[in-house]
Amino acid sequence: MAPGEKQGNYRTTDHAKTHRQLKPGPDRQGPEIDADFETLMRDGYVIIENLISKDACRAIKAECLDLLNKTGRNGFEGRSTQRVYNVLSKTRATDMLAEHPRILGLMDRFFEPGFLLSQSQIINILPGENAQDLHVDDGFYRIPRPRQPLGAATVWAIDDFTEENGATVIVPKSHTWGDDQMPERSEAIPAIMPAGSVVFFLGTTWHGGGMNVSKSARFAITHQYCDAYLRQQENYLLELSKDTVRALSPTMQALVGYSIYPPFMGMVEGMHPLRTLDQD
Ligand SMILES: O=C(O)CCC(=O)C(=O)O
Repeated sequence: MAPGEKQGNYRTTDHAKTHRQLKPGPDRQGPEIDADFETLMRDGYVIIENLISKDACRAIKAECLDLLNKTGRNGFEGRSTQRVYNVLSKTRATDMLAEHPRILGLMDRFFEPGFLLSQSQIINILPGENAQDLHVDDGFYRIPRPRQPLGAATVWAIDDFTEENGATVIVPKSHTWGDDQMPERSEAIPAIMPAGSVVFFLGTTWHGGGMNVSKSARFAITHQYCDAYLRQQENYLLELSKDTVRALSPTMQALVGYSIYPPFMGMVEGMHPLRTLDQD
């Protein structure tokens, strides 16, 4: 800390010279995001319909279907659900979802600058799958509720989400509940939406994967996020090679953890982690 510098300023100032914290662009603001945010804060979730095109869905599915090879190891993962972990080291096809400005613009409003990706999965719910237990996504941050969300999640419908094929179910307004309140299954409603849409919910909102009583699989991509100073669920820094990180956009690099939460959380050898990309 420089002599005379106030402790408060020191904590919040971006001290980096070459790799300054990224500033949100104008595409992360606007009346649509204002309206989505209002719904999100009222209900704990918001569905944004047709955010990407059907062609984009087809392209994502064409690339990602080949990655599906395993079904879940327990009831929570879903014994009739195919899940792909470590998605970002296997394909670039879902980056456009992870860094979509309508999604990042929502989080700009309730997370500190520098919020992070926390985990990414492809989730393909097969016919015959049971309903997943209802849960919240930021419950492992053991800070009593009710509280601010410490995480947030997206589930992108790459197929149409229907009541029959396992659409994510959400318990409206459950983001405001305390630790003593548990949902009944009957309180959960399906996020019915056409392919190309996304349901965005707070880490404090109760939800789960739906039961698939249809004859087709339900293909989805999920990206979860957390506040800037929290531990991510997925260890992207170990999963992603430096070459993979070099191929990411600056926004994605920051989201996976090649970024600093001022003054120095995330440093490598006392320096900004992006500097490690200049070395082998
Ligand atoms: O697949 C879904 O619709 C939601 C899955 C989910 O919430 C989870 O696996 O944690």
